[in-house]
Amino acid sequence: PVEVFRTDYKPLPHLVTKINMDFVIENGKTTVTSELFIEPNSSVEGGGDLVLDGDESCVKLMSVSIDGKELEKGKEYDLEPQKMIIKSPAPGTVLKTVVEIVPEENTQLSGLYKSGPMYCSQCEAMGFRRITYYPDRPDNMAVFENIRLEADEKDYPVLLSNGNLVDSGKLENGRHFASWSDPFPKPSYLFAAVVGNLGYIEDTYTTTSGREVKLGVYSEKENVDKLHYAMDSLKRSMKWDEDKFGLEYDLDLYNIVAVESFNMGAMENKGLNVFNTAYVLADKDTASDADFERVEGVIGHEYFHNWTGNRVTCRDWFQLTLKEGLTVFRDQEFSGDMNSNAVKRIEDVRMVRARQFAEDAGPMAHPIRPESYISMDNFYTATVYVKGAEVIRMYNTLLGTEGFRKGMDLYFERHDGTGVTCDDFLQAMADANDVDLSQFSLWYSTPGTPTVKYSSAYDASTGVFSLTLEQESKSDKPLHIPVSVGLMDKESGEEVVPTTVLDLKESKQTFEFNVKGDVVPSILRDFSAPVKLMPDSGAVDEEALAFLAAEDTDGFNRWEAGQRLYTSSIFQNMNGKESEKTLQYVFDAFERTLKGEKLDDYSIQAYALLLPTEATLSEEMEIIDPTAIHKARGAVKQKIARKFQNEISAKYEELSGLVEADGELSVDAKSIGLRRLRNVMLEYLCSIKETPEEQKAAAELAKKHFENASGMTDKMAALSALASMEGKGTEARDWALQKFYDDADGYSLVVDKWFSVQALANLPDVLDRVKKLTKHPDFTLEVPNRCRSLVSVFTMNAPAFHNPSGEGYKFIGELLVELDKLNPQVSSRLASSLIRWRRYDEKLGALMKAELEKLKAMKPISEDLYEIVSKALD
Ligand code: B3K
Ligand code: ZN
Repeated sequence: PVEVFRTDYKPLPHLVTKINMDFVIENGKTTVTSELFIEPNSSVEGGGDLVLDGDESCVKLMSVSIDGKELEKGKEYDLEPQKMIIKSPAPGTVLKTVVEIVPEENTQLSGLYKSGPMYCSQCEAMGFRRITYYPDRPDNMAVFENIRLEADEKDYPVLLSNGNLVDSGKLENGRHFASWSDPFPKPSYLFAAVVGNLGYIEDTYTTTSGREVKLGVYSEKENVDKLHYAMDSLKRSMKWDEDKFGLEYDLDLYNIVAVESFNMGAMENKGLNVFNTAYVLADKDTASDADFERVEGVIGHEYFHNWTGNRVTCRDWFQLTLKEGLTVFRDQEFSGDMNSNAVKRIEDVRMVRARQFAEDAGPMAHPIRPESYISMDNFYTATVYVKGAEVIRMYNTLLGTEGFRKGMDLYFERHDGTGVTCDDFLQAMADANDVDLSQFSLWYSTPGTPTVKYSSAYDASTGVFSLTLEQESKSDKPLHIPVSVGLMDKESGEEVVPTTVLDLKESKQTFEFNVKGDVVPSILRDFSAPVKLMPDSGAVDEEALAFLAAEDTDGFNRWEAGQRLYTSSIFQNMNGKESEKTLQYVFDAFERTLKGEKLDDYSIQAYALLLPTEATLSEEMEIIDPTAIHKARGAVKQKIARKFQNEISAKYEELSGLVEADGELSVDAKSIGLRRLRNVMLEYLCSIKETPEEQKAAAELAKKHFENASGMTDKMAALSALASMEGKGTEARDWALQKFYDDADGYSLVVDKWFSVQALANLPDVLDRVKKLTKHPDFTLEVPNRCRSLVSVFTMNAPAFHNPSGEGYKFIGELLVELDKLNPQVSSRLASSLIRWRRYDEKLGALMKAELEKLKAMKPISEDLYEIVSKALD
């Protein structure tokens, strides 16, 4: 395996400026003829050979010619396993290649492959080389002028590619063709083709400047009734980008296709997005509130890429966060605006802490702009995406919304139609606002989660409150960290200093405020930087937290203060040093929140009543003890549930009335919040199940909830509670699982939920159940959604996966041997569950490491998996 380094970037001596392609699709063989129009790159001196990427394990070269004349191998061209070298092509050369590929055998789902009955493509990052020989890197932008697709008309009536349809017609022998042309030059990773027997819905959108765009959303025919939410989300995205950033869509056509077998969420191919069905299909019976929100978010994300990614793309793959961090930030803002900004922020921060902080504390830690890779596909990470989005958010915090917009405008003005770097983005932001962002640029090169320690003092004689912040990170020089702070008067609870952004630029800095009496600081409001905030003394001031949990005017930090209190209490429980005082603070905070004091949003209320997740708690421990975390968190949950059982029950009933009064299921923020809060009540109530009577009561409640469910959200909430029941709850559990499976009636996305809910169950024999489920007729490793729904989800069941016997690790290790042969992208993702072995105690660590060593010795092993396991063992 070859490691590629960021600093080795060299521009191409020759560029393909235009390409024509002809796909003749036959059963078991697709012939791809390509014409590449080659010009010297004016910014590079010296010319030299033209190097085309091509993956010989996938493409079989049939012929290569110039002006109708076959080239002579060894003399005019050379062939290597991963490239074709054309010796010193003259300017204006038109190179023609013919290759054969077999999409039917492409289990990696990169390049052209089959998903069920349809052909579809995935080219990012380096899939185009599995379709034809080409300079498969983002700095080669070409016009895809004539893309001709030909196939059997009866089996494959729909033929789609990027851009506009320019020709189509019938051919002999029941075959037909369509030709597509995309006027916008693009890198190969944005190419797409879809060929199949598809159903679709259509609509139109008129942009502010009056361009009418035809919109189409496609899926397998039986699912067309589940496409409407995606279409509505698309129109909302188009409108939002016009309103927020003045960005309009630029082609006459925008198509989205849902495919079942897909390695990730979706792909922003120009004018032809290809989506995992899980992020397109949604209706009231089959999709939960979270599913609807994800569809809206991902549809937005891919749409927003049209400007941040497609019109302005990445010069090289190390710049990935340039398009991904920025586009995630944009989709977060969009979702916040469509629903609730405060709720969205809490959800996003939970994600950063649980996933990104974990990644940054393990062997795959990397800066948002990585320095090297073996397989680029391994770097579509939480760091590049969500920490990248946090970095973009910091520009927004530092420059303000208007300043940020000015920077975006200048970025497009300067770079439209080109591939650029993160430095170019930073420069546009700096120049548009006439500020120096050179220190800020360290965020692009620093891995790991920085810490910020705080201490404060109030001088009553002068009325000066001083806040000292001290940063620590993997960077030699201090980072530029925006720390949003507000000050609350200790006596009155009033906010005396509203949110102010402090520029923390030195290792240690003191900020002074004139106040009239002592204050409680509310620090890092809205999570203004992706850092760990901690008291300098090491001991949290619980009284201050209790105060903030009740009084903070910043919704995010009020939630945060409650979470910190829960965390204290959980760790005290774990260490056998429970303090009554802490527990009382927790009870007070819970009770107040339950009553809804100072809260006007059901979702915020729900999140404030939920304990931090096990994954978040893990990041608070040097050496993670999954079993202890699970036990301690469960114990605190029990205490709360028992103490407030009556109040929770009453709240549950009250909310049930409101849900019922809400009538037909709707997915607006308020109805979602109602269901969310009611389901949190259910979760607490169902956690009381020690005695047979309690088990019976919990099972009855959950069963009733299941039967009366207003939709998938409630159904899943009930089913997750039931799935972990034993004793007197067993019967209800088995009944519900069977009923849910039968009701799914084979519909994949619901069957996926059925697998997941069982993989997450809190039962002593869950591993055996999961193993048994891998033998279920509906289970397959070949469809990533299905594989993930059971196996990847099982790795998130921390106490089961990290069972001291090591059996959980062994199960994953053995499965990876099979999976890696089929799909390296999915196998390397799954292997990430094993790589943080140094974070666990010696015994668990050794068991995880043993699995990694077995994998590393495996032959053959994919580059993707090799990179992950070898980095983990380094
Ligand atoms: N750009 C794609 C991700 C491609 C992943 C390649 N392994 C989806 C997205 O971020 O929008
Ligand atoms: Zn993206």
